[in-house]
Amino acid sequence: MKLIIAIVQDDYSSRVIKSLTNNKYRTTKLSSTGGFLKSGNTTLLIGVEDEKINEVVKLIEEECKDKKVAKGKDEITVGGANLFILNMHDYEKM
Ligand code: 2BA
Repeated sequence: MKLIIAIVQDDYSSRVIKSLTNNKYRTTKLSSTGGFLKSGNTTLLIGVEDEKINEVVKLIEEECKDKKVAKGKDEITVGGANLFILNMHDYEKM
């Protein structure tokens, strides 16, 4: 089993959660703040079986697009979603 930590632009979080929920994946939504821009984003925790990883990544990808934002005189590209996929030692529910 794996844990996906998905940092998603706020604009896309509802759509991502809806898509995952409709496809029977469970998510936990955390409010978070990007360290660089210091603006809000959404962190999703998604526990998923190894063989479902590709499907979950695809569902997230379908809902998220990158965007360009100004930072001072510079323009930077913020990813629609940044995913960290971790091996999970164990999952238990009481
Ligand atoms: P922020 O830290 O607010 O970063 C927003 C965007 O600013 C980044 O988009 C990137 O394009 C740029 N950026 C970030 N740090 C930079 C730096 N030191 N120098 C120049 N440009 C920089 P993304 O890379 O798509 O990241 C979007 C959000 O995902 C980040 O918001 C942060 O909350 C999270 N994130 C991305 N990579 C991460 C990592 N390696 N570890 C933890 N969180 C990460």
